[in-house]
Amino acid sequence: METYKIKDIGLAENGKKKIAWAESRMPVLMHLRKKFEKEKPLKGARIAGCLHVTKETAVLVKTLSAAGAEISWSGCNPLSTQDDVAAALAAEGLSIYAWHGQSVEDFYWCIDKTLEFRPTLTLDDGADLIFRVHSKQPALAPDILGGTEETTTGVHRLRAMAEAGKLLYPVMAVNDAETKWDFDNVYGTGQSSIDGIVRATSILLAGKNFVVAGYGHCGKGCAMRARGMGARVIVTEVDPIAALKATLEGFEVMPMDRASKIGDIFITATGVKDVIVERHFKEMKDGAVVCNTGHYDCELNLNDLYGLSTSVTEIRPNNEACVLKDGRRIYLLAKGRLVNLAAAEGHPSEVMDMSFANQFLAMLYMMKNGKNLGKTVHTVSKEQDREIASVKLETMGFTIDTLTAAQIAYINDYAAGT
Ligand code: 9W4
Repeated sequence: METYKIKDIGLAENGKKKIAWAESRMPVLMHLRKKFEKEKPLKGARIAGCLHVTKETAVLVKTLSAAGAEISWSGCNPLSTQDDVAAALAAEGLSIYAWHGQSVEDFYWCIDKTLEFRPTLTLDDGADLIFRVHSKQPALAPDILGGTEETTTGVHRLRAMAEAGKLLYPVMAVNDAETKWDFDNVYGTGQSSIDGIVRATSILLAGKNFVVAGYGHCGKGCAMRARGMGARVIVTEVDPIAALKATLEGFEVMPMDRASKIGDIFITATGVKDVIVERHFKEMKDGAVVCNTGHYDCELNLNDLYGLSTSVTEIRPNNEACVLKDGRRIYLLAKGRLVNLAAAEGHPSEVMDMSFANQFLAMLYMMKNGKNLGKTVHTVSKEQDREIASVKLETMGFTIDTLTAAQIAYINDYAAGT
């Protein structure tokens, strides 16, 4: 009996090439694979995973498998599966249920298939798998030692569940590890958003007025990288502390009502809706480019933009020319969806390396300690965070200093005055 359902097993060769490329860029996970493939600390574990089926995820799956785990996998978004990667995993004998463009019913069917082998650990991105266990198959929970969660949104939902006393097993908030969120938001989103803009437009960034709405971690990453390409970066904010940080970083800060008149490229990274609306579109220069890298696709009000347009034409992949009544053109990228995912390839493998190394070590931790943990949301230990940062540095060829015993004693001596 086949233990997978994917688009086409014939795509496996291409998928293997993509995975090999990711492996060459993910030294921390590869280090962990080498370290644990003999000892097999996950022997006996049955891991059900629900995580975007990408080349980077494949490196995680293969590493979990090398460490002895049995695997059953589904994608966590009907649109994010790379069918060739899914095929390569299936061709290696791994149990995978995912294909690009699946329906919502198929999406849950795939999750349910991964639950058939009665997992002892679960791995989530968005908490759909954990919710499925809790809502449809709570009888599986007593055999589950623990789970992990990759994203902010998922962790948020799980904390709410834990507070209501509804969580049936312990979960590790991988998202909250510093080597995860502080790197993928700033460096991952920063580079891949610029990459998406360039792929969709082939525009020169140097000398352009580049408007970043929101100076959280993602906004900061975009602003930094746009500046690195020679753009003149303008930041809009609602929070005075974030705005102050942006000014001290050397960016110009102003309200969107003013930025809308001078911007050449606009990117939203706020997490709230209606950041750019009709009155802004009406003021924009001919040729302005607008896009979003925030979590939702409502940061640009598309009803307003389309409502103002006399014609909308896709002039390149992920690039629509919206012509306004007076003939001005506004170019909308990726229909306002996340430009770094829709027009580029998301976070580079080097960044995912740290997120997924956290996933791997969290799985080992849950296998060992899950039984003794409270049924709440736990955070990754500082030691794990530091270990991942150390290995990453080492693989990049950097070494750092260590404190001497005298320095440690000095730090810890509260009596040592000034
Ligand atoms: N990918 C995604 C989602 C929707 C979507 C219709 C064509 C997130 C994190 C990682 O959400 C993800 N819709 C698309 S493309 C697309 C892609 N459309 C809409 O028109 C295009 C997603 C994590 N990650 C990386 O960032 C890098 N490797 C990873 O595993 C992956 C995917």
